[in-house]
Amino acid sequence: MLSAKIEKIAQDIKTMRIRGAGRIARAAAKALKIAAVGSQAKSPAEFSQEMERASKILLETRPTAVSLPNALRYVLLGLKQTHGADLWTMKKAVISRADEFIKNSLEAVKKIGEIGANRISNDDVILTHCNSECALSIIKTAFRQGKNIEVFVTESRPVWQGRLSARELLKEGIPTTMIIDSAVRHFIRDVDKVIVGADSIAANGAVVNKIGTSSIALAAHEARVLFFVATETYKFHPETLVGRLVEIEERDPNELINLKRYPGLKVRNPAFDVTPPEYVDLIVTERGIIPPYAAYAIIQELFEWRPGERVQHTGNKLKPLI
Ligand code: RUB
Repeated sequence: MLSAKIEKIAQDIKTMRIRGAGRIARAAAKALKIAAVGSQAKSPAEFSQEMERASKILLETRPTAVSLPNALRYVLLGLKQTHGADLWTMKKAVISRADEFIKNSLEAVKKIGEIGANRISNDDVILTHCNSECALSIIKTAFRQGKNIEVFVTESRPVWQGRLSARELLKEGIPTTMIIDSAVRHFIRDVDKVIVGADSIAANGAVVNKIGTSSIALAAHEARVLFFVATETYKFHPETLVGRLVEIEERDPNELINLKRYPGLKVRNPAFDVTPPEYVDLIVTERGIIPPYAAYAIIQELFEWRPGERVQHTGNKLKPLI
């Protein structure tokens, strides 16, 4: 029964009913809380095993957004710190760490909006891609401050997340224009700033985000249009410090085309791509604005990592991420 609830959340993440790196992270933290609240474990060891099992189910959903493992890490670190405690204390630790993660995550989105809005000027035309809470937080905050802005949203095929962004922006009353993904270079000279979110930030400052982001960054770079990335610090990827690459999710070809009608057709459907740090002007985090090259220092500090050390998923050297 309990694992059915966790499986359901995992399935919702896999099928993108719950999507976007921040929302996925909060759903994962909430899933561990549900697992803790409903646990029938009879011993601390049994409880720890249940939490590990639930984490494993959640980890196997989508591979690219590091927000998900980092959320689990955050919650499980609370559990680890209760070492030797009774079952009740362990449960309480998971529940309060999950609540804390969710609260901090929502506050971070708000703070990113406030910090990023300082970089938006009156009459700016902003282009955004996909549907990022953090990017939209900046745009909405700037608009609520009374700045006169306009937004271009890309369709973000094949899953059309641009429609979500368009709906959100129109609800705010922000003038919004939708364009097809391949029209970005055509319109880039009408744009003052590009703002996108992130699924993972690597130690060298490379940004992993929705497929198409790197082409937009290239067009912005060519046209000398500012390119901003909005992200909470729990999307910085600790394993990239020790050489691991961020896995790019390849999704079902049927998101693009009904394969039954095209027998023999090969389809590639990567959901994300990598934008090199050279094309990123700045990264807006809840801790302030940083250049992409500061990613190394941020990851080192957040994870208390020293060169040569191993990075573990639930390593006890992990400090709170936000
Ligand atoms: C979503 C996506 C978003 C980031 C950041 O991809 O690429 O730009 O996740 O979003 P998908 P947020 O729709 O495939 O999950 O700022 O909301 O965390």
